[in-house]
Amino acid sequence: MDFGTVAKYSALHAKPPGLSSQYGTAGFRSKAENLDHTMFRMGLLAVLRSKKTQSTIGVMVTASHNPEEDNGVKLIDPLGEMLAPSWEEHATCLANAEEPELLTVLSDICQKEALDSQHDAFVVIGRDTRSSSKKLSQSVIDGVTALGGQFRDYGLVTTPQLHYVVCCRNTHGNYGRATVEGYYQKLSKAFMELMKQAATQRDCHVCLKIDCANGIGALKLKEMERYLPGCLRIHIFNDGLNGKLNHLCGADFVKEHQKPPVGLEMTTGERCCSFDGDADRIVYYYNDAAGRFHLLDGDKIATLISTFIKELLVKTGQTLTLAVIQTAYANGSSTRYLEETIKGPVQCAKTGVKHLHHKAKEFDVGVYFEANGHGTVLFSKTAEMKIRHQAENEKDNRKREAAKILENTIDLINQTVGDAISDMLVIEAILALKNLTVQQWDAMYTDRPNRQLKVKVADRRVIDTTDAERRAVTPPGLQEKIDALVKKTTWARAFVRPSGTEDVVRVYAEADTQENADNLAHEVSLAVYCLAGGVGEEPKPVV
Ligand code: 16G
Ligand code: MG
Repeated sequence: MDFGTVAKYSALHAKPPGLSSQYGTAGFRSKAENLDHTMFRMGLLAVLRSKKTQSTIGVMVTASHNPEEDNGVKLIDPLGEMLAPSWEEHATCLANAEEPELLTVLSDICQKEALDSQHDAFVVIGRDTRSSSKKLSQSVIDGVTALGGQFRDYGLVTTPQLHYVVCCRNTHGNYGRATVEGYYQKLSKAFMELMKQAATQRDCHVCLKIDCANGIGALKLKEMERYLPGCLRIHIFNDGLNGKLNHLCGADFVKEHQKPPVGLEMTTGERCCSFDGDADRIVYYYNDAAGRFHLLDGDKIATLISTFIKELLVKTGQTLTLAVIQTAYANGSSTRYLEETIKGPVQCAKTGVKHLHHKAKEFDVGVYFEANGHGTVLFSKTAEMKIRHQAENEKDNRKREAAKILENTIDLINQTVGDAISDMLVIEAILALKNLTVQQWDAMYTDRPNRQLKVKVADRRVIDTTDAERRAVTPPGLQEKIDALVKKTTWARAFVRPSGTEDVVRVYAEADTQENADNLAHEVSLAVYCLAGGVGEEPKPVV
């Protein structure tokens, strides 16, 4: 490794003195104009991580559902997973090193990790459609080449596509071909098989309207369309040709505002869904005959997928443990429904994909979803082997058929990370196989009314939580206050947590009625404001 070259290149991507940032739940996020040095340095770090793991590492340039003016970067570990936590610290140190300290920090990381500089390094790079992404991904490439790493630029891809590619490259093609085309082929083949299996049960011609948040999802869906069978007709909206990325559209907007995105007309009962800006989240929705909007969020998706898999496992006679992992944001009704129906563990993890993913890996089959629509299913190696073996060798027709459906589901789901395109196809296949309309799916349980609010405080780190963020340990007195408020309300639940992506404290409350949920959320916000150093105006009641 030639640190002289690094110094020379780094001068071209110099860090503005004093600027500091942190590798958070979704990597680095900031205004695009502040990110050049971070990108360059993440190129450097990806080379080190590649040498350490002797594997291909991914670098994705995106700020997901955040505004077009923002951007961000995250590293993808060898199996397509989020970067290991100990390396998040290296990332933060490297990004914050002032220019004269950069080489020292770099060699510190090499030393701590006992890196063998002789190893080759290979980095794959992808980016979303933001106007700043092209230039910023070039800065990543400069970082990679400055440290002598090799790279392949995959250009415009969804975040989950890059995760997929990383996994394929490191498993020597076992997971699929390491190209975007390979991704389309793998998913469409599995989807077509499932639709064939469904077609024996009914005529399934479905029309789905998709809001792509004016992001990368639109481009990639258009590319994928020709691989999809005629029985699924998709109509793409907010494809980025006119609208602005994530502006009044996308999964995050729809979930937060509980209303349809602009640019998508809905008639009664029509099935619609929204991706977020980098296509790793999805939510479904429809309008009922009374014109009321119904959202099917990550909890509803987790329920649909996990009950489907559970039924198939029962049919095959396999004794594999199925678990569902949620976060504190999961609607209480969904948790109750799951506990009653899947008859396996329903667990709660801290917010952030890495936490859910990690927990889901502990089981034969782990379904994880955040309420915001990010999630997937993980099958252990053993589970996958047993299912594939049964699909091939089982003599009993009914059992073999069920195993085959499971096998195709394994191939359709992107096990590396939540993936809007893959999740959408899984959902469509399940609805077809079970002969369900979106309304019937929605009727599996009724969401308990809930409300989310944010409170500004001087330093959100004064709030420390435990029990997967469901209880506050500090500041003193806050949890006692929340407990007392919850006790006053029927079917109530509430928690607070410092955001990992915004300088605010988040408040969540649910109760028997919307009014009670709103009041509870407001009162909890006041408690945060008073006990955790609120700034600005006192929180107002929800109107
Ligand atoms: C990030 C996380 C997402 C989480 C959200 C919470 C990843 C890839 N993304 O977007 O899973 O729900 O942060 O944001 O982990 P918050 O901490 O601001 O509430
Ligand atoms: Mg996203």
